Amino acid sequence: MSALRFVLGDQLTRSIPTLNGLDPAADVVLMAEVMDEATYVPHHKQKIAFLFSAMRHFADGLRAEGVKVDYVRLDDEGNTGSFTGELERAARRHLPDAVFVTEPGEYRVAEEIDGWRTRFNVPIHVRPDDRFFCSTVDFARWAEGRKSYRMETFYRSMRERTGLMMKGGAPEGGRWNFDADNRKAWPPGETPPQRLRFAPDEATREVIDLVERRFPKHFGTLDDFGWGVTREQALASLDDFATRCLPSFGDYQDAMRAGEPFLYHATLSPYINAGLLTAREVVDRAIREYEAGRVPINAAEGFLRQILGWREFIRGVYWHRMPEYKDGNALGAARSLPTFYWTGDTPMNCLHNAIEDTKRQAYAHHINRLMVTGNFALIAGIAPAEIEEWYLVVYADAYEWVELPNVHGMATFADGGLMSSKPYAGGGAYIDRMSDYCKGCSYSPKVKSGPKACPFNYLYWAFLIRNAPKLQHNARMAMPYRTLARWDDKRKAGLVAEADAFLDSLPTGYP
Ligand code: FAD
Ligand code: DLZ
Ligand code: SF4
Repeated sequence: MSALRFVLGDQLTRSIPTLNGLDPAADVVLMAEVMDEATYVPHHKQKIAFLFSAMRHFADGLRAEGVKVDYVRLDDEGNTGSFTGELERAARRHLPDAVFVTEPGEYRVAEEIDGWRTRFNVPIHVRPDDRFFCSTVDFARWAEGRKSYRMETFYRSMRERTGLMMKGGAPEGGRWNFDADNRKAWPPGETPPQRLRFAPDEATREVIDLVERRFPKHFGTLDDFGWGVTREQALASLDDFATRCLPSFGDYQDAMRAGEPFLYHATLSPYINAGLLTAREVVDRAIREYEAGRVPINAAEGFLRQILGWREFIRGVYWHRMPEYKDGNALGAARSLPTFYWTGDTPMNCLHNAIEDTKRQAYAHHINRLMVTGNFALIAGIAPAEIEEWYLVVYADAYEWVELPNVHGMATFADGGLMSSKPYAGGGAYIDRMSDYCKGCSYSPKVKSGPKACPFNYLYWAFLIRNAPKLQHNARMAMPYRTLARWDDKRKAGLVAEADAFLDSLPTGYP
């Protein structure tokens, strides 16, 4: 019996179920760089370079173990450009008795794999992805009977189920959530630690050339490429984060700073999502640091909540609600994406910084994604499909299973509150409190209307006015709607006109 084992680009984990039971004498591992995956959205150049290089190194690692790997490079003659086409060619080369693959991370690819059962004349075994704490089946069980899903409730059930940071059936430290301690602004004068970046090795340099040659018009630059591309480098990044950043991770989780994209954040999401690190080992390491007394509880619990809570919750929502999930547009948002999302060319300094960081690093931390680029898209009423595609393109960690609920649910409320109790909308005051962006901006967060006014201010109020029929009865929105109720119609109409004029003045589309 010989098996063909197809490892996809975000399944670079040695223990991936595809490889369970591998017989090095008889089996072949298939890996393929294909145009379909590189272009179904025009990914950031760094994302393609990171993944191709990581795939090549993973294949080398298997070969070093004596495993036969059939690795198809993008430029190889005859490359059909699709997973299906490459499986078909490989099946002709190796005549396997069976094909093994692990469930993919995207619905689109799951549908493609479904088609293999009728297309190919060999048994196709699709194994569940066991790299998550909560299986899709367990999430469905948890979600059953609920009209809406709340991360906090899910997270508590996961803490109880896994026993992580639990003591005698109760949460460690007596509280489930230490978030209230995690909202400090960045202290003036404090310099964040230099982060571990990796100079591209020969394989990465070769891939960088390939990406420049084949995808010259894709978003972003490769100039600052510093991602690790091997398991060893990913482990070194985890170690670096755990020892130098995790102790302060909680305190400054929400802070933003011009020219400093990383602060104390983990910058581990590309590694975890591609499989170079597992969620389990990342969480175990954080808890070990806490138990050794090197990390305070607000940091350890805050970090655990991101992975055991948010990451698992987001994935559960995606698989439970797809494919319909994508179609919702609860707030009827219909504007096109402004061109500055691609160029960074805007006088709004917060957006300029968040987008420039994104171009240079294929990274921005959570609050930049949620409260700067996401918040603007929400209050400007950008069409969900356009802003979702942007997020899928621009980050090295973006795969639809994790991007979509974060954008469609959390940032833009396009799912009508299925996973958030209120929209994450804010004016300039929030950004001013949590960053130094406003100091370098030609607008002022303190001015509410007129040419000096921070656009987030009038866009915020115009958003509330436009969406009043849908949002004014939401108990968590009561405060701003009470304020609005005190304003006369003329004032409100003036704000809406100012917001519309501003949005109408913005060029839209890919440059
Ligand atoms: P840290 O802030 O240090 O957090 C640690 C880890 O927790 C992350 O590495 C990640 O694995 C996990 N995590 C934290 N928050 C989330 C979350 N909301 N969803 C899933 N995992 C989470 N994350 C992605 O991995 N891919 C995406 O495409 C993506 N798109 C996003 C889009 C929007 C609009 C928003 C608001 C968030 C998005 N996130 C996405 C979640 C989060 O912003 C990133 O995981 C995080 O910024 C990655 O950086 P880090 O490793 O430094 O994370
Ligand atoms: C994101 C990506 C890219 C850019 N290229 C490839 C590729 O050439 N070959 C591959 O196996 N995977 C790639 N990926 C990751 C896939 O898009 C990902 O595995 C699927 O979306 C399933 O999650
Ligand atoms: Fe952003 Fe407004 Fe601050 Fe300028 S003033 S940086 S637009 S929040």
